[in-house]
Amino acid sequence: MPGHFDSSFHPRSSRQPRLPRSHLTAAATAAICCAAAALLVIVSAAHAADTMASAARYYMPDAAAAKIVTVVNGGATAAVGIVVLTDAVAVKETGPKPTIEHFGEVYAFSPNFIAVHRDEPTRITLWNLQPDDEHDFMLEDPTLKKRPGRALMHLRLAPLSKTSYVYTFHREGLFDFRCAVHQPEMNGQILVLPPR
Ligand SMILES: [Cu+2]
Repeated sequence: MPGHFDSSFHPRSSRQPRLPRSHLTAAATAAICCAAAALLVIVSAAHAADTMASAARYYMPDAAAAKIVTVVNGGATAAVGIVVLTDAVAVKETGPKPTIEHFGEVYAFSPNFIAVHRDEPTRITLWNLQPDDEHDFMLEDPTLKKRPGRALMHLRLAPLSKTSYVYTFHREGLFDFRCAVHQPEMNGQILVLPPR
């Protein structure tokens, strides 16, 4: 038959060991099915874990944290507004290449030091300027020893997005904030001053 190719007549086929084809096919099919089922279980488990992790990962102040800072969204009015940018200090797209090779990509909050007044609602808007990098905003508890391992709040800053909330600090003092994705370099501080 023109165009038909039968491997049994191919000279190289004769050198290959003869295996019982039907057994091989059944075994291979079973192996593939098992592998696929196992993969499905792994993927499902990973997805469930990922969903739980992302739900647990980002959070607003809980009741205890709200005694230190309250955070509200939407149409809340604020007399003061502050914009904080995510600054690409050294990234793969623009270099410098030796810096990237030595440190990896480096980011910073800009400004990384801001001052607010206690009990004065202040809108803080975080701009993620990067199209391909996720950042986050973790506001640390100055009394961290009482709440080990947990920040006051943790926000996701999606690529090319503005994340805006009105913050009212009820305690004076110095609050650290950081991006958990880019440590140890991407940090800042909020100084809460006495009321005006
Ligand atoms: Cu970051």
